[in-house]
Amino acid sequence: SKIIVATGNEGKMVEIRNILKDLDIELLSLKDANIDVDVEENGKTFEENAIIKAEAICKLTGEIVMADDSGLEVDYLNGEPGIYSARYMGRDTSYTVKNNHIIDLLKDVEGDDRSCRFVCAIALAFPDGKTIVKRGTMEGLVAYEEKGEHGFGYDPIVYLPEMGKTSGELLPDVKDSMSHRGNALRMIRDELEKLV
Ligand code: ITT
Repeated sequence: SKIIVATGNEGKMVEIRNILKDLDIELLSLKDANIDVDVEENGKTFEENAIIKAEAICKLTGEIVMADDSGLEVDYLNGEPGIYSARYMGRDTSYTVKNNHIIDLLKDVEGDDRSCRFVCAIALAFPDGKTIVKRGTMEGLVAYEEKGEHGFGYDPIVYLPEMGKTSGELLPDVKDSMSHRGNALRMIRDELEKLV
């Protein structure tokens, strides 16, 4: 069977494909499916936004649709950028600028007070009206400088103490085995296996 993944974020798409590669399901990005719509994400939580995106594209296409809403929560910044992670400092601002801005905001903060986490809500919307949503997280500390060339977005500033590395330094398979996105997708695996 096939599923449309309602994302325009190439980094997410690469990871979702890799995490689900052993399932016999065809995953089509919005680009693959020639869908060019911008869904307004006006929810207040990751879950709400994932559901909004999945249900909008499901209604439009009549296909089973998966959506990913994710971001970085920094505890010292009261959870910012959170659901605004993509829009933080403006959508067109580079991640080098965003990452260094966060590092700068935490310049007087040490140790566990630098705690942060990646959050990912994955929603799966079915044409019969049923929708499921699951949340995965990955805990870390805001790094003192950007490090690592893998991944995307905020990966270079999320230091994972148990790995002794940033998320951006992890090889893709290693990140996927422990990431917020991997954890959320593993929670909906049963539903996906039913579709094969
Ligand atoms: P779609 O809505 O089209 O899926 P988007 O990039 O706008 O794409 P979000 O609103 O969910 O998606 O924003 C998520 C942002 O959080 C993303 O742009 C990254 O900056 C950040 N993010 C999420 N997961 C990440 C990860 O695994 N590594 C690094 N940054 C991540």
